[in-house]
Amino acid sequence: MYRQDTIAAISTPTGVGGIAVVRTSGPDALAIALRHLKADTLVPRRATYCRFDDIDDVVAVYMPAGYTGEPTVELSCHGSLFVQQAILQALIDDGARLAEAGEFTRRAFLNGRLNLSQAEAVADLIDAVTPIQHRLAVSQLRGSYAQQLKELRQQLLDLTSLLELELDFSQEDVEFADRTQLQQLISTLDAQLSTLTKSFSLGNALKRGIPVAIVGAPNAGKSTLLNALLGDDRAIVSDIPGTTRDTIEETITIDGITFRIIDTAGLRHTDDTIEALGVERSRRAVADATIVIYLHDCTQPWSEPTIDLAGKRAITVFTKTDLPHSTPMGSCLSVSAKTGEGIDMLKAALVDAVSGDMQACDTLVTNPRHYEALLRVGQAMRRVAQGLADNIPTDLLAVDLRDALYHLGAITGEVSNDEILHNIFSRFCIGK
Ligand SMILES: Nc1nc2c(ncn2[C@@H]2O[C@H](COP(=O)(O)OP(=O)(O)OP(=O)(O)O)[C@@H](O)[C@H]2O)c(=O)[nH]1
Ligand SMILES: [Mg+2]
Repeated sequence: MYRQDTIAAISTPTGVGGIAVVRTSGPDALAIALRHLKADTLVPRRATYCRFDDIDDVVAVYMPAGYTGEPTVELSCHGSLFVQQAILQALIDDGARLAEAGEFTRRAFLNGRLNLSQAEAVADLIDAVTPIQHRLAVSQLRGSYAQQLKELRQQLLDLTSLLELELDFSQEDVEFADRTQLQQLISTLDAQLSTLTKSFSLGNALKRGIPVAIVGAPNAGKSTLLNALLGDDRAIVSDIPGTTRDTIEETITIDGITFRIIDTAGLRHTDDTIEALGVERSRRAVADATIVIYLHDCTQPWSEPTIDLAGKRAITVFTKTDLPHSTPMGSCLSVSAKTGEGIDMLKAALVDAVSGDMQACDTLVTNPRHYEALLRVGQAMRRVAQGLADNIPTDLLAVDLRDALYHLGAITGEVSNDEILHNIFSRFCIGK
């Protein structure tokens, strides 16, 4: 699981830049670097400007316990591809091994520098391109719910150990573990778990982009609206009903929140096989969407959506307001995708639809692995609660508790195995 050798990699992205950083970590990091640097030694945590072989002048920093928790040397060199490669090659020729993807962070985890959910947050932080993704990653990196879960897990672990102690004294009919305390702990955990699991759909949507489906009758102006929102001629528009056959998805960022806008085929009954397939896709898009824009052409008589919008944030929007309209629009949003009138209001409405939900959650689970683990903890906890109510034997109770503990521990990494670690760290790039 943990190899004690010295690793090295280029930590900056592939390509030419002003500078690049080559990092080496492990027991021989300092010795290997010093064999190439024109310096007698490197003072810990101090920048030393010196020559690296005949390759380049570099700034070398030695940290006795760096990011990985191991002796680490970081060499900032000029960002030429040749220079970066030549320095890395020199370190490798001298005994360092090329680091695997995410190996620096993996070592940081194995050395207790980060817990597992924090290590995952490092990957999210690197991937973040919008302010929201950045905020979510930073909050996870700082610990957020992982710390709470860790504390609850510890309490549960203590109670489980007491329960298991009872098993050793099973002849004597004693109770070490206070059943009321256990019950209380279970309900505290249960409440936290359900808040966390509920937050996942929003957290995940925020991270990946909130899916917004535009639906409505053929010719309502859906594709024109998509184009207006994007400010780009993305989808084909025509006055022939049934123009859009397939769903079209494009991403926009409004006030730092990413939305995935999905244009769909107009909803109607049709004998055209291909169009029918498109309508089926529209239904699926609605099922997967967080927000549904029900678009109505204001020159046409009002018609109710023919699609089930239960559980969705539905926004009714009247369009083509540049034309004389026949439907009273009430307080609904109205736009002209043609002139752009009302588009800003619609964008504001999209942001409003999510920011309310965001404020309601103090913590957001964004990681599918955590979500799955939380669901499993919940299932195990319900079995424990039921078991307590049914007065089942202590050893059976202990089995379900162990199961809950396992999944809780998997989130922060108190329990981990090679497979979990591999799945997590292979997502990283080499050099991180
Ligand atoms: N005047 C006016 N015409 C519009 C507006 N929006 C769309 N149209 C016209 O309405 C017709 C249909 O527009 P589309 O965007 O193709 O409609 P759609 O809902 O995507 O239609 P399907 O893909 O067939 O379901 C086109 O001729 C557009 O130019 C608008 O705001 N004002
Ligand atoms: Mg269309």
